[in-house]
Amino acid sequence: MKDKQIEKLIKAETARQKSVINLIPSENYVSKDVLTALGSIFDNKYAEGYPTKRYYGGQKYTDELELLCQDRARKAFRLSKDLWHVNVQPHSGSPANLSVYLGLVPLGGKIMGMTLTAGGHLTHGQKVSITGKAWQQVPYGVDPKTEVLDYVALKELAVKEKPALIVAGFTAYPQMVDFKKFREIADACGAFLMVDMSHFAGLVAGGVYNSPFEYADVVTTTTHKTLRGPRSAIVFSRKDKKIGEKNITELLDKAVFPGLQGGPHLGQIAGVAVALKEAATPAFKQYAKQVKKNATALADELTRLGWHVVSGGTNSHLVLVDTWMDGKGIAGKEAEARLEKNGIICNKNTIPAEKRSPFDPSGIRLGSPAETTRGKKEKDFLKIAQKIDKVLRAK
Ligand code: DSN
Repeated sequence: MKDKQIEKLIKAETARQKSVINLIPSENYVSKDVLTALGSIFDNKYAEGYPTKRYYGGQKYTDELELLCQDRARKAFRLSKDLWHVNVQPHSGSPANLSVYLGLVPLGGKIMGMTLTAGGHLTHGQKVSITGKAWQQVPYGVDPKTEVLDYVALKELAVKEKPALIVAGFTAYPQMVDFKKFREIADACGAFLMVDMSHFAGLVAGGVYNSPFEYADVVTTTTHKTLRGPRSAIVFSRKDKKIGEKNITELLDKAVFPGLQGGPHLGQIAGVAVALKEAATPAFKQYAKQVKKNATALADELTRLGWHVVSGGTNSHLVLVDTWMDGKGIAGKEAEARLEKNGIICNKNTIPAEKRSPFDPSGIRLGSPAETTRGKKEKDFLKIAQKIDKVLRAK
């Protein structure tokens, strides 16, 4: 590279990434092919609009690329073209979720979403996000005793509040979500069901997590977590759902462009297309299986070592550990810093019974996707759990 300053930073970050154990559940290591596509000359091109309906000339290959990416998305999640429309243009998860509300819920309307402390995302209607200012969140959490979703309570809330849209799918919920139950809840109050599968998309593609596609009207996902692609997002919507005379697919496309965004980032779309092809392979199925096995090994060993693992364990890639309330008295921020000093990267996180603040919460969030990509197995995750225990218990 001619730019030595940036070259130096890239080298330093490469060395940092190689030297640590990365347990951030929303990070991963992409293939060289994904990086090549991401940094390709597709980045030079403007392509406002959608394939065959653009606002600029020179779209022969961009149209081909975007359509191929849409097809690969359907293939990775085993979807029929007759039923599912795919928009691969959202720059990331937040605009993807925002576009769904913009397309389907009148401003000021109600969105039922999980609170941040229980494991929801900012864009599920939290007050600090535009999604909680332009719309009204009907918040829900988990059962305080079991720390898992209580579908009976959710149904009562939905019937009472009548939200226009219900969001299922979370950033810090370790257990499997029952999408059939969410469908029944949405039907009981006439709401749209949106599933944000950003965290577990790779597990759905790999066949080791419930697929939301049988039940949801709309599915959003980022592409850079368990799915192991570049930073981007996708909105899937059902072709048979309407608001009045309008198909929701049309409303959602318009919400992405021109509603929220200008030109799509075609380098990202090329990278996503590569990742989706990889996600449809038998090797990726094996990877997804191993991600779950490794997370289970981590959760079980931490439990055995006397830690309160929220919800009693995991059924995904993610493990939430209470470092404060259970008598350990280590705030999440402190736990994150102590682990980083010892070469383990994770993130501080709120837990369902949170009494502290999101800046210095009561727990840490761990996950297996990145280290599984690097070839680690259950025996390695047992050792990682033991190291976490040792570091956190050291005086
Ligand atoms: N920041 C992501 C995560 O870490 O879960 C969610 O957007």
